Amino acid sequence: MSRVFHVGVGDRSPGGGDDRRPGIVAGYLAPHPPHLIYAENPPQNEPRSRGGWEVLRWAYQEARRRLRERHQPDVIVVHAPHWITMVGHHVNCVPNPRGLSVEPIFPHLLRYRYDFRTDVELATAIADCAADAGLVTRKMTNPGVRVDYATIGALHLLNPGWDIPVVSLSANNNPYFYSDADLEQMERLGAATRRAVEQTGRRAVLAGSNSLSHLHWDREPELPEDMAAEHPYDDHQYRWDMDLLTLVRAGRTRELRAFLPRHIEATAAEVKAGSLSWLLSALGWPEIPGDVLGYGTIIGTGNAVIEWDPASSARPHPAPPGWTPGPDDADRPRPMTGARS
Ligand code: 2X7
Ligand code: FE2
Repeated sequence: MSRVFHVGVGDRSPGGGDDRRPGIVAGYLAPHPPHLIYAENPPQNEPRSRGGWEVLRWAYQEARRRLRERHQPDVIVVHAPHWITMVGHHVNCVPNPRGLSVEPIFPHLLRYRYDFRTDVELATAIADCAADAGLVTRKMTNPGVRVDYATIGALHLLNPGWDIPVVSLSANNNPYFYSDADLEQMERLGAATRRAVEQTGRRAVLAGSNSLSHLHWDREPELPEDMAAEHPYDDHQYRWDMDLLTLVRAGRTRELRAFLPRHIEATAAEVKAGSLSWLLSALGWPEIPGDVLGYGTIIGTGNAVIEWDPASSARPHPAPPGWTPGPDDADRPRPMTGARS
């Protein structure tokens, strides 16, 4: 059993207990493309690489350092778009999920052996709070379930030692059927997650496992990590992502909330699965700057590692005077040459 499971809430601070208050201590946008694990060559993953996507991986390196040194959570709660549930929101309540996670489109990049601990008490509380909030909810208890690569990706990249218990939430599939994602449900799920964290007295870090702009190539270079082939899908996607990050860095979270559906519509953004809305709702849509630790493209999609730390005194980076979010060619039709998912 993982060491941290024997340690009570509030007991793990090197200097004592009083800086280890419970609650949601940080949230990360934590994208999961399998390329990032592939490029790291960890022992759990079968395929080998020569590296690649370094700037994003350095961003995760910094997130890992902060997690260990600053946040020291009891649990990481992850919401991931590739555990797709057709009806409602499911919470993994299996105490010790283990098995092989294979990326269905990129099996040559990710065949990953996982073995981790679930914080079952918190998982149960999140499911109960979500049901109380009127969401269709299920506790997933099938020990043989295969954990999706978006859950594994974010969790590995934040904590490759897997020594922190986990709660994993599914993504309801309805955004993939309708053009407008049902972000209101995700906001309710976020508020329910917060209530459950408070009820159980956990010190939690949240991870929303989403890429940003999501139009992508449908051809891979011979060598997947050939960085000469890696660049934004197009300038339009890139600029929408930069506008989103400008709002994030400026701490203009209320505007970001209104901007997300536009960004989704313009770039087929993966945040349509709701992980970012869930995360920011759980944090209470704080008007604080998000710390963009890194941005990079993966097969043309936009990906950012971002930290929101309510205890940080970091000052916002204001947008340039007169700037408004949404590129000036927002309504111009574009050719679609790649694939989308
Ligand atoms: O799941 C993904 C993704 N979100 C982005 C890029 C490449 C692969 O997988
Ligand atoms: Fe994805």
